[in-house]
Amino acid sequence: MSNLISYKRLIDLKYFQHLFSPISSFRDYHSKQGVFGFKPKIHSPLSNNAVFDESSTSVSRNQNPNLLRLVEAYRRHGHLKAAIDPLNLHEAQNVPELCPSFYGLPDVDHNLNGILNGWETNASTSDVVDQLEKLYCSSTGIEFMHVESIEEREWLVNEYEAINSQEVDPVTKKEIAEAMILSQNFDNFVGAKFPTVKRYGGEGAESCIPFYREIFKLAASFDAHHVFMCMAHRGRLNLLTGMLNCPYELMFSKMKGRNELPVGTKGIGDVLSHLTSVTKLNFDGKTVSVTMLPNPSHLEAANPFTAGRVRAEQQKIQEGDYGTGNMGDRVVCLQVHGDAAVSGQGVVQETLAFSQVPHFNVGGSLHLIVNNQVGYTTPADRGRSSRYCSDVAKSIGVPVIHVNGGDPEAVVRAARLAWNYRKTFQRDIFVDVLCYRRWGHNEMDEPTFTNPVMYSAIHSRSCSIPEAYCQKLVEEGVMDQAANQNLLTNHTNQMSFAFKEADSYSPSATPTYSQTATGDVTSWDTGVNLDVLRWVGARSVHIPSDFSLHPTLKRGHVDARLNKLLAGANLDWSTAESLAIASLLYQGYDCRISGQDVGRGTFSQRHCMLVDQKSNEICIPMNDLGTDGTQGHLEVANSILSEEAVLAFEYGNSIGRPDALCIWEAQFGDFFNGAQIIIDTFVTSGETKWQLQSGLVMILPHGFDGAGPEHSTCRIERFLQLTDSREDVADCDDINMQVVNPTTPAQMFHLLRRQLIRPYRKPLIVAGPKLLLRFPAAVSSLQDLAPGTSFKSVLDDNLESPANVRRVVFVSGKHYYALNQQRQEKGVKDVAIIRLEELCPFPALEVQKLVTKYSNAKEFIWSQEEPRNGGAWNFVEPRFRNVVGINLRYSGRPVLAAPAVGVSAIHKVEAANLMKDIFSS
Ligand SMILES: Cc1ncc(C[n+]2csc(CCOP(=O)(O)OP(=O)(O)O)c2C)c(N)n1
Ligand SMILES: [Mg+2]
Repeated sequence: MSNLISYKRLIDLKYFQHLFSPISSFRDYHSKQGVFGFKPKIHSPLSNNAVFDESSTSVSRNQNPNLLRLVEAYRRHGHLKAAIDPLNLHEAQNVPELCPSFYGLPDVDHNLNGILNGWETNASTSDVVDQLEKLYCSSTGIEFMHVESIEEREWLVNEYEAINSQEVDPVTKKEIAEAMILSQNFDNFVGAKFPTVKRYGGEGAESCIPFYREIFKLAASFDAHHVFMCMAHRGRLNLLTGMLNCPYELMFSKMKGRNELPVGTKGIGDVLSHLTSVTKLNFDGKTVSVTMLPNPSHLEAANPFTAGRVRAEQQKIQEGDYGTGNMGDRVVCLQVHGDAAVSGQGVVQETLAFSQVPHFNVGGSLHLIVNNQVGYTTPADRGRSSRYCSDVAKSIGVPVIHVNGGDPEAVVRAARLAWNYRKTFQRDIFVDVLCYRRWGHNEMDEPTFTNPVMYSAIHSRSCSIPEAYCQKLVEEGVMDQAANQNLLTNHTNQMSFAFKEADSYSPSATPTYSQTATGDVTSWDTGVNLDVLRWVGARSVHIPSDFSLHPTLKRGHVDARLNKLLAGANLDWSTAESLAIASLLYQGYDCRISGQDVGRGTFSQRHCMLVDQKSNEICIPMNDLGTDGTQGHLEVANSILSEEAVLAFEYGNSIGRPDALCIWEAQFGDFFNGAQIIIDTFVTSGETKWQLQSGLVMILPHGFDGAGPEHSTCRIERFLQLTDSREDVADCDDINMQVVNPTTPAQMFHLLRRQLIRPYRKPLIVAGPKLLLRFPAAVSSLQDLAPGTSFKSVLDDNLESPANVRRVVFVSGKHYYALNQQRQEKGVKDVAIIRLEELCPFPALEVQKLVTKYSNAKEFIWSQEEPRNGGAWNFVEPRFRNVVGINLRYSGRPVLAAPAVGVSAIHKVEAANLMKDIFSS
C-alpha cells in the first residue's frame, strides 16, 4: 500500500481504529492473557494521543496531493542525496523524485498544514524544497518509510523534523567539543607513549563520543538506572577512559603488558581492546550506571550476550514483562557495531530476529554503527551487497538514521531521536555514523596499500573533526581558545601522572559470584523431601478446571505422571526434570528454559507449557505450585530457530541471574555447532578471561539410534576437548565446565538441582537423552530423589559376585542399556558394565575404587557407540592410563568422516558388532 493511499484512508475513522487494534492479532503467541515473562501489548503507545488531527490535517493533505507526494519523496528518498560522508568520496546522486517538476508542481504558495511539520502557514514550492533539503539532505539522512506502522512513521516525521529544526544549546555544544578533543588528546598521548600498541583509536570517529554522552545523559534524565553496552575495538579505549571512569593507570598498566586482574586471581585476563568497566555517571544530579560488557574478538558475538544480560536485569527489577512499566525504561541495551562487521556477521540478523519475540524482547536496543567506511582493508562495495551497512535493520522494519560524523551536532540530534523512538515504541533503532579511520586497521598498519584514494582524502584534510568543531565554536563565541588549551594541558598532565603510576598500579578485584570452586571434589545433597516432591509433581500437571486439555496429553502426560508419583516408581525423564525444576521453584528460585520448541519438547516429552485446545491460551502449571506467592517462576522461552544468538542470550542471562536456573536445549545435539563461537569464547572461557561465573545448562540430545550423520551426536568429544581437565592428575571441582552423560532420570534431577545448590557456578554440558526419554529401563523411583541422595559421577554395576568378573567395560550414556540388555540375553555373569555419568571433571577416584573392587578382572575396555574419532574415547584413554593406572582396550565403531552412517542396514550391523566385540569372546 502506498503512503498516499494510506493517508487517504485515514479519513475513514474505522480504518484508523483497525490500525490501532491490539497488536496481539498479528503476533499472539497463543496467549492473550500473557504468561510469566510475556505480557501481550494491547494498546499501541500513542493510541491516546492525537497523532493525526483528522479534520484539518487530512483535508489539506488531500487537497494538495502533489505537494504531499513531493514531501513524502523527501522523507523516503532524501537520504540518497544527503551529505552524510565526511570524506565526500561519492558523487552526489541525482534523485528525480525530489524535483517539484516530477509532480508537475509550479512554484506557487501552498497550505502546509499537516504536510510539513511546524509550517502551518502558506509557503511557496521553492521555500518548501529549501526546507526539505535542509531537513532530509544535509548532514542527516533518515530511512523510515519501511517502518510498518503508520503511527510510528507519523511520529518519526514529527519528531525528526522537530529535533532537526532545533539549535543545539551552547552548553551542550561545549560539552561535545570537550569530549571530542579529549578523545583526540588521549589518542595522541597513547600514540606517543606506546607507538607499537594496537589501540584501534577513535581518530576520525570522535563524534561517536558525544553520541554516547547524549545517550547516558538521556538515560539519567529519564530515570533509567542502568545501560548495558557492548562494542568492538574501535574507539573503545577512548570511551572507557574518557567517559566510563576506567582509570588511566589501569589502561596504561595493561598497555605495558601487565595483568588487569588482581594478584592471586585465577584467570588469564584478556587483551587490551576487551577491557571492561562498570561505573556510575552523574548528570545534573541524576545518576545512571553504565556497564561496558566484555566481548571476544569475534565481532558482533557480544550483541545477543548483551541483550540476555539486559533481560536478566529487567527480570531482577521486575520491569515490563516481569512487572510494571515498559521493557527498557529502566534497563537499556546499547549495541555498538563496526560497518563491516554489522553487514557481514549473521549473528546480527539473528539478534534482530528475536528483538521483538516474547521472552527475548528487551524493549528495543539502541544501535550505533561506527561506520568508518572500511573493514580492515575492505571497502564498502566489497564488504556488502546492500547500499548501507545498516540494511539488516530493514528486516525488522525499524528506522535508521545515517549521519555525517563530521557534524557532531547532527550526531547528537540523531542520538536524541533514537532515544525517543526506542523509549516510545520499545523497538530497536540504528544510528549509522559515517566517519573515517585516521590510520590503518591498527595504528601500525599501512592503509594506502589497498585504499589509496580514501586515504588521500583522509591525509589531505586540513584538520581533524574535533579541531574543526572547536574552531567553529570559537568563531561562534561558545568556546574560548585559551580555556580549551588549558583543558588539554590538564588532561595531558593527568595522563602523564597515570603513566608513571601505572607501574605500581594494582587492579581491584572483579566481583565474582558468591564463592569460587575449590580444589576439592565435592558432593551435594540435592535430595528433596518426598512430600514436597509429590506435591510439586502433582502441581506440575495441575491445570485450571476450565482449561481444555488435549485428550492424549490428559492420558499420556497428566494421568501418567500422577500415577507414577502415586506409585513412587517408574519416574520417567520428563517427570524427573519437572521435579527438579518445580522443587527449585518451590524453594523460591527462578528458572528459565530456552530453545527451539522447548515448551512441548522436541520429542514431545516435556509439556511444561500446555495449550488450551479451544482458545490457544497457554498454561504453565509449574507457575502455580499453590504456595501463596512464595515460589519462583518458570519462564518458558520457545526460541526462534537460532543457536548462536539464542545461546549467547542465555549465557548473558545466566551471568545476570546466577541465582536462577538457566537452561538452553538444542533441538538435536549437533545443532549446537551453529553456536560454536559462543561456546568457545563465552561458555568455556568467560570465567578465566573475565571472572564471570555462569551456571548455564546446555542440554544436547545425543545418541546413536540410526538417525544418520546429523541428529546422532552432540559431539561430546569437542566439549571434552574444550575443558581444562588435566590428563596427568585428578580433576577437582574447579574446572571450566562440567560435561555429563547421565543415564537415569534421577541423575538428571540431581544435576539440575546441583547447579543452584552449590555456592559457585559452572556451565553444565549435558549429553541429553532421546531414546531414554521413554525407555522402560531408564526410570527412577521417588526414593532416588529423597533427602540424602545426590548425583553420582560413576554408576557401578550390581553383579552378585564381583570377584568373578574377568572383564570390566567402562561406558558412558545410553550405550549402557544396549550392553546390559545383551548381557542379560546371553546370561553373561562375568562382565561388569560401569557407567561414567560425569566425564569432566574426570571421576578418577571413583574409577580407581572400582578397579580395585574388580581385582580379578583381566581386561578393561572402553566401549562406545560413537566412532573412534568421536565420543569420549580420546578423553578418557589418557586419564585411565595416567591417573587411574590402567590401559583400556577400545571397543567401538571405527573412525568415520561423519559422526554416523546414513544407511540403517549398516547402522544395525555396526550396532551388532559392538555387542559381539564385548560378549563373543
Ligand atoms: C568474526 C571475526 N572475523 C574476523 C575478524 C578480524 N577482524 C578484526 S577487525 C576486522 C575489521 C572490522 O571492520 P569494521 O567492522 O568495519 O570495524 P572497524 O575496524 O573498521 O572499526 C576484522 C575483519 C574478527 N575480529 N572477527
Ligand atoms: Mg569499519
